[in-house]
Amino acid sequence: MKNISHAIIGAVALAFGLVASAGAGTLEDVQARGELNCIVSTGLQGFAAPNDEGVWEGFDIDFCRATAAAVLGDANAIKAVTATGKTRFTKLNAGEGDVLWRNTTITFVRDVDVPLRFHGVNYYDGQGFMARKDLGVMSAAELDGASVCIQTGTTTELNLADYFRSNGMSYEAVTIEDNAEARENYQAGRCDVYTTDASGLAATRATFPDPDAHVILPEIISKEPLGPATRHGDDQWSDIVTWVLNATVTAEEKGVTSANVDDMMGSNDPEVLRLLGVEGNLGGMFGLNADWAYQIIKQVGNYGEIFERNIGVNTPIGLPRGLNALWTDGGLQYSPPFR
Ligand SMILES: N[C@@H](CCC(=O)N[C@@H](CS)C(=O)NCC(=O)O)C(=O)O
Repeated sequence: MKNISHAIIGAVALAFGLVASAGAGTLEDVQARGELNCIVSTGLQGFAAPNDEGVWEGFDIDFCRATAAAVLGDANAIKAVTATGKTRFTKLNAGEGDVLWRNTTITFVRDVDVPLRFHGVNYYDGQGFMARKDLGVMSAAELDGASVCIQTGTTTELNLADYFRSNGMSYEAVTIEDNAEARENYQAGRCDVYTTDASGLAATRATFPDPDAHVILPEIISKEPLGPATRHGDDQWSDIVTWVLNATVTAEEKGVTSANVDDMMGSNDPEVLRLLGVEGNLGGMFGLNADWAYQIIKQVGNYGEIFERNIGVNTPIGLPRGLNALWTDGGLQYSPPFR
């Protein structure tokens, strides 16, 4: 009896092992499919939203494109799989996407318990509040008793509760599922304030007919390190996503841009030559072509180009680099070395 049950357990374990290894080869799956499935938001201007032609654009979309350039050699070979705050992790872990590029905050519980693999920070953010100017509120400290539009399944929801509790204030939550619903409710006056990541507030305000009628309050009540995530169990794929992000940051630090990357193939900086695959074959170490990072930079650009094009000071979103400046400029963006 004991032997039989052991045999059954062994067979089940073997079957699970096979399933796990069959599902582990995300790189092979993506290459066989010829398309990268990125889980992105349902629509957040500047980060991930369809343009007038229905083509998805934005900061997170560009990182999805960068990943596709690295693994498929084609930044356009992407599919945007939309997810709300609540559905994103379930969708990722159910295999509906290969990677999550969706203004997602790294937290202990998400990393360890959901579980997810995180790969660094593509945007250092923090939670803020937006209110109509005519409300006359100048500070979050004046929000006692306010009604607050808040998206479910987010860190925003948890921080809001912490902030009001620790300041001895109360609020009435108006819960919403996605950013479109938040915009609608806030604009219709169903809540006094809208709270989310400060980048999300700027992005949302930029879509209003009268952005100047709204003020973003000075308080930032949390740390929101936003970054990509993948499933547990596929180290090769996790390494790829980590180094796609690092490649964009190193490229900026080294002055390699989409415009000069061909000239940079003749650089006299050995790290640039390793990054671009002219010397050595870093790409081969995780199953990619030697030119994987060249393709990212040529087709999508370096970190600074991605930032400025989508959300920078010359876009309607108008975000300064702030904490997202390179470490060499006093910011936090810092890539480990390419060697
Ligand atoms: N960073 C926070 C919040 C992320 C979040 O979902 N933000 C909202 C408001 S900016 C959003 O992106 N909405 C887009 C959507 O609904 O799809 C988190 O990871 O929980």
